[in-house]
This record gives sequence, C-alpha cells and structure tokens, in this order.
Amino acid sequence: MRLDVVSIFPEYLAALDLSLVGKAAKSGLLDVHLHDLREWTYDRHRTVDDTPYGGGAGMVMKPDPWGEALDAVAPAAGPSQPRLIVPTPAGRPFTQELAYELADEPWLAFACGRYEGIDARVAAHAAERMRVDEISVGDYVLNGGEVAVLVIVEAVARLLPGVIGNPASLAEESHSGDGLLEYPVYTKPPSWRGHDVPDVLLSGNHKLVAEWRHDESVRRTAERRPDLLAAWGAAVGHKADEVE
Ligand code: 6GU
Repeated sequence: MRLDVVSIFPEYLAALDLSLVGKAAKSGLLDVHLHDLREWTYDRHRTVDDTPYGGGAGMVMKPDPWGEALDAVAPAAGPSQPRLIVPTPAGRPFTQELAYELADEPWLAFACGRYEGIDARVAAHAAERMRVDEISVGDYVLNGGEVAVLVIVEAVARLLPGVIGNPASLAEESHSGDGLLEYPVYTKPPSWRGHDVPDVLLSGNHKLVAEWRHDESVRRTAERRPDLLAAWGAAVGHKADEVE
C-alpha cells in the first residue's frame, strides 16, 4: 500500500517510522511519502492561509498550494488515483469498519488541514478525479489533521496481511467481532499487590472461561459504552437493558 501525506508539519509524521508501521514500511508492505505543503508556495513568507470569506475567527487554508500539492502527488493524467482522506472534526466517524475498507485500497493520500480547515473547493475539485472522504477520529477538536493521520494509518496498517504476527489477535479485540468491548486480561503472577487473578481463569475449564469473558465483555460495554450495548442487543435479538 502506498501512502502520501501532505502537511505543513511533515516532521509530525516521523512517528510512522517507528513500531509496527515502521516495520511494515521497512519490509516494503507500506510505501510512505511525506510532503511539505509549503513546497507549493511561492511568496517570501510561504503563506498557506488567509482570512475566511463571510468573516469570522481564524484562518482558512488557501486552495492554490493544496491544488498544486495534490496535482504533484496524484497527477490528473496518471494511470491511477489515490483515495483521498481529509481529516477534519466535521468528517464522518472513523470506525473499525472503515479501517478494514481502507486496508483494501492500494493507495491512500492524506491532506492535513490546520487552522479552521481547507478551502472547501479543494476537496470538491479533487473529487472530480478521486474518491474523497472527510473523516473525524472522534468528538473532540485537534489543532490539525496530523495526529488523526497517525491514528488512521496505525489502524489500517495493522490490518494489512503480514503486518501483525498472529492474525487471530485481530479477531478477538474490541470493535472487531461481536460488537462488545474486550474483556479484562491477566498474566502471571496469580496474586499481585493484593489483587488476585479471577479463579475461573486458573481453572483450566475452557467453557467456564469463555462464559466469564463474555459476561465481562457485556458488563464493561454496559458500563462504558451503552450505545454499543444497545446495538449489540438489537443484533443479538434481545433487549439491551436486560444484562444477564
Ligand atoms: Cl480528523 N482533525 C482535527 N483537526 N480534529 C479532529 C479530528 C480530525 N477528529 C477529531 N477531531
């Protein structure tokens, strides 16, 4: 998979060289290209923003540098086009389902906005030749799209075949299979600072262990994510407020 990221802070994306994503890049599974948006500015101050039409606080990213950056990354006459992701708090939610969908793409490009966002014509124009998704990583406001790109790339990269050593670990985790949060996990020693591992996990009874884990998943989801529990209850076909 090829990744292009355009940002005024490409150094922010240096973290992509680390850990699992970095290993994927070194092994050739990921081909990461970082670009400084200011390469496509020509004035003395390398200006990327301007005041908003219609007034209001903050600054808007100018369309010209973005138009040229996207032309350079993905020439209009090229043999293929990337799927363009524009991280924004005004986007549709990033979910595990969308991560799986993006993991199927051969080429993703990311346009990192700062300030109050990018002139809306940039996404409209890009959409004439490539698929464009404006995506939010949660209901809070970041100063720019860079950290959101790190989130999205890490979630997507670990789904690529060969990136995770044991693919079975993908199936069991929260937000994957059954729509419940993951159960709590323990390792040795059996007693630590006055806190004991639940007896059932030491019992060797696989059926009881499976039942305990399911119950803990339901309990956790009810406590922390009642919205997910309601969806799970509807899918499983019983009332969400009747927690066994
Ligand atoms: Cl994708 N970008 C920014 N700037 N803030 C966010 C976000 C994205 N998702 C949540 N907050």
